[in-house]
Amino acid sequence: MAAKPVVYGASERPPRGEYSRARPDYTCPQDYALYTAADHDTYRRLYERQAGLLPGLACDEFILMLPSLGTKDHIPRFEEINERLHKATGWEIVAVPGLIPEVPFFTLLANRKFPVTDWIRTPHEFDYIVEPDVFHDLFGHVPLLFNPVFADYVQRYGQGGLKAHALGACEQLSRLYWYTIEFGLIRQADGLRAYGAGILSSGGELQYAVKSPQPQRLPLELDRTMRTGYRIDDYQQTYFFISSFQQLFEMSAPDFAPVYERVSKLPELAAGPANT
Ligand code: HBI
Ligand code: FE
Repeated sequence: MAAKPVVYGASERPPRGEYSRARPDYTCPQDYALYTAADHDTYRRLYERQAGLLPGLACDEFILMLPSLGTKDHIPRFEEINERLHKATGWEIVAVPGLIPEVPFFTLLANRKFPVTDWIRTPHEFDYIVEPDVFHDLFGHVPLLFNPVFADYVQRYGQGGLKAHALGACEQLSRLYWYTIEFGLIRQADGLRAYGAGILSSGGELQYAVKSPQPQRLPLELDRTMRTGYRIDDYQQTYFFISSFQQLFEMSAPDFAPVYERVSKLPELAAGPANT
């Protein structure tokens, strides 16, 4: 059965990527020869622009681990990153044609495999793209997989996702993913910093998420976070902050079924600052 594409969130756009190449688990080879000179140049320019924005905005651990990606001037070979990543935390990255359905996604995470989209945005999408491309996944997600505590949290998220799917609670759990792994902030001694991949890989949202007075910033709390909706196509109006990756790991230890039970009886909270 050929892998079926999945349309993520509200985007009406047809999914990108060549899903017919994907295996039943949705992974595919990284066809390195298919990248054009323009693709490598887009990666180089995105990396250069984003790395220049990090000081004072990205968390210390991300800045420390970013060089683990290796080359900056062309799209890295995934197997080269895996040699380092597997030694560091037992994780590996696997190529996928784009967004994949929840159960294959959770299954990969639960097995310490992070799905990395294999295509890169076109030059005129330099500043913004709705779907995750190879730059978002590599630059945004992979450096912190070199941190053992964060890596263990991501695996626990995958395991929790398989349980949530069985309980019909994926929407609630996806909010935890959204407000931590994608758009999380962390409190450091010198102030709030970004650790979420969606912020760290965005040319504009990094400054906005950490410094703008417009969004509300709340301490991460399971029930509150799981009740908070989110937008996939605009800057966030709410960010949640943690005090350490250990806090994330410990928070994800208990069974979430009682949380889903409680949250399902409460009204969803809009993402905007209105309901402070
Ligand atoms: N697929 N490739 C890919 N990357 C993601 O981050 C991703 C996904 N599928 C589903 C998904 N994320 C979210 O719905 C998770 O909360 C499950
Ligand atoms: Fe992502």
